[in-house]
Amino acid sequence: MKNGEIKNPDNATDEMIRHAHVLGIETIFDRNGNYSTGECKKAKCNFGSRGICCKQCMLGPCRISGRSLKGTCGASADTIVARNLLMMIGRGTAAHSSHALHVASTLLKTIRDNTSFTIKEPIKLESVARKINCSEPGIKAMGTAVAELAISDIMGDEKYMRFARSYYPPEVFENLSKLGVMPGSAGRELLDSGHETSMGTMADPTEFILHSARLGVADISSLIISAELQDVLFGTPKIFSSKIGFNVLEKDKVNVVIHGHVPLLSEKIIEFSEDPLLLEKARSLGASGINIVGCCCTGNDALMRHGIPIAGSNIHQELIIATGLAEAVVVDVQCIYPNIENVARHFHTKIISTMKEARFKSAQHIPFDEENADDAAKSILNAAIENFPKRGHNIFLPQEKPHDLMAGFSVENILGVLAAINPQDPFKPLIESIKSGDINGIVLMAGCISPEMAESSQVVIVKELLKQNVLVFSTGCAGQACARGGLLTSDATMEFAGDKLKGILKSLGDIAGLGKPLPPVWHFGGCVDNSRAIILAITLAQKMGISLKDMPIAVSASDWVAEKAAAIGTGTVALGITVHLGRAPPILGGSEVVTLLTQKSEELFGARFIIEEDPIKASKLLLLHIGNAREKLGLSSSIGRHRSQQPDNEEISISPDEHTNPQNPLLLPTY
Ligand code: BF8
Repeated sequence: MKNGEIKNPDNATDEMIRHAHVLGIETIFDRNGNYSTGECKKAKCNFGSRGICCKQCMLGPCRISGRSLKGTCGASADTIVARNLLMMIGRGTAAHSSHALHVASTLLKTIRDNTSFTIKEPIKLESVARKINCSEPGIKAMGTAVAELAISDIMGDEKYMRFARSYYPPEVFENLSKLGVMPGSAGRELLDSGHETSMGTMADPTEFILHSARLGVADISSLIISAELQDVLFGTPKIFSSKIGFNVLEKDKVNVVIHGHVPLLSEKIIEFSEDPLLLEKARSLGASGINIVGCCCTGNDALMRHGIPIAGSNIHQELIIATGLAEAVVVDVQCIYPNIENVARHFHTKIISTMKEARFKSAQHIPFDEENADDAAKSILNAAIENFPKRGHNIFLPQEKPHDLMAGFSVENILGVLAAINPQDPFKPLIESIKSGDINGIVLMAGCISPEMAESSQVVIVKELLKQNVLVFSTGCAGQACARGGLLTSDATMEFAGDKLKGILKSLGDIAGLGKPLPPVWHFGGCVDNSRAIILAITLAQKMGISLKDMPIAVSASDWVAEKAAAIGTGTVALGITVHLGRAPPILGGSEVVTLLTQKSEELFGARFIIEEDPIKASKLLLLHIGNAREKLGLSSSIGRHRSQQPDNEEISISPDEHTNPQNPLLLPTY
């Protein structure tokens, strides 16, 4: 280890890091160590971390400091911070809306018989069409109309996104419209944000934050488009038992890692991995078969629809290659760390890029477009198979076995289980449990994993919530962290859930025919599937006859990393759901912005950001939020009654005044 201290969340990762060091391979853990600990502690830019670095024009770059409280043009710290935040959220929204555009365009081309994909779930298409008020008869006309409306939501110029208008409750729509936060198309919002953030245009921090909220709502609407239309094309998720860990790579098989976010090509790779000719070819070269494993959210998607095991999350992608067992790492877009190319050079592993948005210097590029999906998938599998004999002897897997998990939850399959209890009103049993306090509330664990957390913050928080009979949903890499912590299993229900929640999960497991409890963490899939949890929350609120903002629910992104998480979080708060962040966004240099996002947003949207790094304190704040919501609804609650459950500091642990008041320049960075 060259610089700093490396912290990591589990034994298998630890072993892999040590193995990488033996081979002289640098990974995210080393680089993070360089930036944040030991001798180099100050290397992480203090100005950037607080959002007070402005690179908009050549009057700068400027930095707000004890020496200079404004940029050269006169922009205040709050203007700079809010403008930077809008650009960050814009990048996240661009990523998600581009994903949605790919999926909607694939649906349209499929309807026109220009792809080899099919409409696997016409019933879902009908349900989406009904929801967005699209009455064309017949699958072709209906599919065309739905796809065109979705494309218009990304690229068009309607007053409001149709999916946003249709999926959010009326009171949310009214509030967002009143505040000017209902988005036109995602593309239009991104164009406007580019213009507003250009030098000498928008200066008002509040307007920047309102536009950030509008982009956030556009982002979540894009997630809805992606998740719903992927269901139409590939089917809604099913509950699968599977595994997570490096050891899902198999020594005697051709290992193909599918990594990224847009699961169009990966669906085809999975399909053709069972092709008899390709399997025969693999066998002829000495392999016993083809093993597809997932990474990040393409992995999550494949898990939900096919039970494909997960090799690792964002922080593990280099270490997966360091096993020496990956014949091909096939990447689509997003969260692909550039250094995978350098790690792959130590082995026979081929990095195969497939989409024009994510190209790499030395990767083999096998271009995917919707019309040539079969050819691209076959070329990739052929390349991986032909690479198998080139595998070296330097292979390594950690001692720790993969963890069992159960995943693939969706609104539809939850409804299916509940319908067995009450066919007339399936949501009633869940609602009754929430009302009675058997389920005190629901928290969605979302977002990423960073190499910074000493142990998985998600696991610590979830265990505290479960004790208090709070049901947990999960998505993204956070869900994978929960899986590595053993929380996506029936055993976890028996070990960690409070008695009331345990009773419910046991009976739901029996009703679902599992013969064992449902896990206490319901994993919904990738980050686009945050939309499923939000749709479920909206449905429950409407059935309970209360506003979304009054529900005893919250989101935690305790270890968030990506701009996409900033976009989702901001959109979620705008919809009225409070979001915990385990690290502050780069806003602490702007006290007005901090107040807007952590306090005033409560007045605007009925929800706010809670910022708390310590997972135990964070869980107390989440429980307090749920307890308060229950109290306001007149629902009984044992949460927060005991002093030991109260957070030491009930408000955010980062005080804007303490850190960011420009009137107190001594606390601003100096250079
Ligand atoms: O969309 S959780 S690190 S992989 S951004 Fe990326 Fe974060 Fe993982 Fe999936 Ni989401």
